[in-house]
Amino acid sequence: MAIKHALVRPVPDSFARALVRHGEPLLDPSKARAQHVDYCAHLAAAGYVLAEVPTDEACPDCVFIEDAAAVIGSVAVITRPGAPTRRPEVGPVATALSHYLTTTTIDEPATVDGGDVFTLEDTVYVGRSQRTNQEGIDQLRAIAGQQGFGLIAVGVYDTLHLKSAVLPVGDTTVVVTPGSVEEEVLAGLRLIHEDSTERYRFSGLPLRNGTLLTTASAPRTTATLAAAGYRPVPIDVSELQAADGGLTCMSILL
Ligand code: CIR
Repeated sequence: MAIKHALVRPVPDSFARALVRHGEPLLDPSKARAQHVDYCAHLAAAGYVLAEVPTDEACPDCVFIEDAAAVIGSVAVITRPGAPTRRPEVGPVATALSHYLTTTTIDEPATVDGGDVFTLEDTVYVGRSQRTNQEGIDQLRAIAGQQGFGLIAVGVYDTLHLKSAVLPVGDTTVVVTPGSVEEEVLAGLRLIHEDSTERYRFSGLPLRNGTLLTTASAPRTTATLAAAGYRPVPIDVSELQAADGGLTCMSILL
């Protein structure tokens, strides 16, 4: 099997000041770090070779490495994050990615967060969100076209990123939080709805060994997936979820 790499970035102590949409939770960097170490161990156990981008105390959210880039075909698109405080994160991620892929950039006034982008088959889905604007979608559409992919923009209503509410779980199936995004444009996909008692708690990351990492905080949605034939492996990432992170956002899988 070809080598697959996973780029990850350790939790800094400054994670205590990570951006949070609602409320002011007391974020515990030690707890987040322990959960992140466990997450990395699961990636390694699934066969990924981990490559670590050094953490940066000046960037409280840098553990959420997925937002700094989006891989489309053979190109790594280095983003321009929607939150200005997160823009310094991209430099070291671009350097790391340049060892594996050709890189290109998203340029001002466009903004894109990697958490708003996923690819299924020959289509790139992009969330139009508080972090990814229309200029960002237009620039991604041009890059996707050059790579032979189409692009579908998806309105994101009341959450941070597209992947806060729409999680690819393998093949062309996605788990969707009802009422959170413009579901009509996802018509080509098979939709499984997140359990109503677990709103925004589910996150999932399909791994190369056929398992599916899921969030321990969403046991009912995870059980639905198991009954549908997936092989879920629930893990506790509660402290990272407290800072609005999910399972996709802590790695870039190559
Ligand atoms: C933020 O607000 O940017 C971070 N606290 C959370 C980013 C999570 N990223 C992701 O789900 N792709």
